[in-house]
This record gives sequence, structure tokens and C-alpha cells, in this order.
Amino acid sequence: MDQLLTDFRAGRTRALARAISICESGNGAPLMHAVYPLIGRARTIGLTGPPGVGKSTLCSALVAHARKLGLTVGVISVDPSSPFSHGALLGDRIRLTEHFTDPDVFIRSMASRGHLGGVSGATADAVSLMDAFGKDVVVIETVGVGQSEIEIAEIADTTLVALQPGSGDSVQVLKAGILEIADVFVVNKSDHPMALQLQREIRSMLEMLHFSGWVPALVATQALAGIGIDALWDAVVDHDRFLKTSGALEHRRRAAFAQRVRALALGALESRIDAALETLEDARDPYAAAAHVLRGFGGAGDAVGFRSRRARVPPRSSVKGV
Ligand SMILES: Nc1nc2c(ncn2[C@@H]2O[C@H](COP(=O)(O)OP(=O)(O)OP(=O)(O)O)[C@@H](O)[C@H]2O)c(=O)[nH]1
Ligand SMILES: [Mg+2]
Repeated sequence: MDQLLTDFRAGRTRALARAISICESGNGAPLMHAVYPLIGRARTIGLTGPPGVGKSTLCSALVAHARKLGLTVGVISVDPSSPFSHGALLGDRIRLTEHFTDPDVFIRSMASRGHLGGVSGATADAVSLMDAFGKDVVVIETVGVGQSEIEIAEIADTTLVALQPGSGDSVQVLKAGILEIADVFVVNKSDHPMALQLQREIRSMLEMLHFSGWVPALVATQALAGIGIDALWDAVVDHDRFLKTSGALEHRRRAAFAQRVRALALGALESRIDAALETLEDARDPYAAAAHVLRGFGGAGDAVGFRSRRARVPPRSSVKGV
């Protein structure tokens, strides 16, 4: 551990890789304790969107842009599908290969399934580690398939939502409530004939909403050709400035911190509850059983009852006039 920390502080990439593995295996507590005072400097960017929209290509282009500006970069590619299917990871690796030999770019693939707290578990640790290691920018790529994009929005300072022309994505956006989490919409593959149509649809969706604060930006890109990446970077910088000047950054980071604490505490509680369930005898009903389990922890057994889930990402917009 001491050697690892020495190497980590000395900027040895292998120590960063090892540190992330330790957190992935669920033993990150002492490590995080040691490096946590170093965090808070990195600009964290979440990049989500449907499969095949061009997230990895965009990511690679963003990395190239940041490197041109002299910034060091960490990339986390989250594969929510399965820890065992490496198909997507392989594709990502190919698209990011141009950065493999660059010592100032650190790329890591992670599986979110199997981790308690999904994306917000080990991924949040990896972001913290890259930040503490001194990366100026950390990009987190994840396929938008349900919960993972919400979790990304909780971790990242700025969330980019990439959409694909001609795919009905704007309808998906409305359905999935992605409007709530997007700081920047990216219409990628803008070489596609339906690209202008998609931009129009997004713009009219945004016009129907009232935003208190930041209004999501809309950028068209052709990631493969590197077109529009300057504008995308500018949008990220604009959002970063907004976060810092409005006080929203502090608010967002506090919310992210609370979410991590909740995930960790719930994880620990769940293990204890599971253990208690194994030894549960002749409970009359679920309420009585839950009260019994809680009393075993020294908790208030009489406080057993449902609690409605509150929204984790506070709404950033509302429909105009409502
Ligand atoms: N025409 C066109 N194709 C693009 C563009 N950007 C990416 N692609 C292609 O789209 C395909 C998917 O790109 P990826 O970057 O792997 O997409 P992804 O969103 O990371 O995919 P998953 O990680 O599998 O969800 C690849 O064949 C890219 O070459 C673009 O601007 N225009
Ligand atoms: Mg990808």
C-alpha cells in the first residue's frame, strides 16, 4: 500500500491502473482515504447515447483536442451490458488506439454490472483516482441504456448526450427523460441527410421547456472526420464556466458526494440484511421480520415502513407555463 501510494503520487501510470483494480475489487477504502484530499481539480465529462451513435469516436476526437491544448486525459469506458462481453470494449479500444502510446492519456474499460451501485460504484472511484492522479480532463463513456446515463450525470460535471440522425432518437430523448440530464446535445454523424431534421426536433423540444439556469447547448459533429469538435469543446468550456460562476458546480459535487455515500452505505447495509435473513426464524409477517432485523443492528425496529424514492437528479427544466 505504501509503495503503491508513493508510485501513485510520483505519477506512475501502473500505480493508477492498480489503484483502480483495487477499488473495483471492493477494497478501495484505505486508498480512497489517502488520495481523496488530492481530488477536485479535473474537469469531468460524461458522454452517453445509444449504441453505435459514435461515442467512442467522439471520445477519441475529444481526447485529441484536449491533448492539442496540452491537457492530460483519463478515459473510462463503461460497459453496462456484461463484464464478460468484450465486444464493445474491443471496438472502443480500436477507436482509441491512436492515443495508446501517449503517456498522458490513460484509458480504462470497466464493467458496471456486478458492481453494487452500478456505474456510480467503481466508476466514481476511478474518476476520483484519475483526478487525484492529476488528469486535467476525465471522460466517461457509457451506452445510454436505462439507468447508466442517469448515474453518469450524477458523477460528471458536464453530461454530453449524443444522438443519431434518422433513428427516432429525439422521441427516445423525450421518453427516457434524458432532457433532464443533458448539458450538451451532440448530433453526431451530421454528414447524415437527416441531421438537420434532428437538430430542428431537439431545438423545438428545448423551446417547449423552461430552464432555470443552464440551457442545454446543441452541437453538430462528424466525429470520424473531426468536424465540430472545436465547437463541442467550446460548449464544454462554456458549461464549465457556468457551473463555476453560478455556484452550480459546488451544488452538483455535493449531490454526487451524497449519492456515493448513499451507495456505499446501502451496499454495506444490504450485506448485513442478507446475512440477517439467513438466520431469520419464525417471523410472522414481513414488517415484523424487518423490525427484527433492524433491532439486530441496534436500529429502531418500530420505524419499519415504505419510503418513496426521491428523484436523484434534481430536475433542471420544466414544461413552459406549468
Ligand atoms: N458517417 C459517420 N459515421 C460515424 C461518425 N462518427 C462515428 N461513426 C461511425 O459509427 C460507428 C460507431 O461508432 P462508435 O464510436 O463505436 O460508436 P459508440 O457509440 O461508441 O458505439 P457503442 O460503444 O458500441 O455503443 C463506427 O463505425 C464509426 O466509424 C460520423 O460522424 N459520421
Ligand atoms: Mg463505444
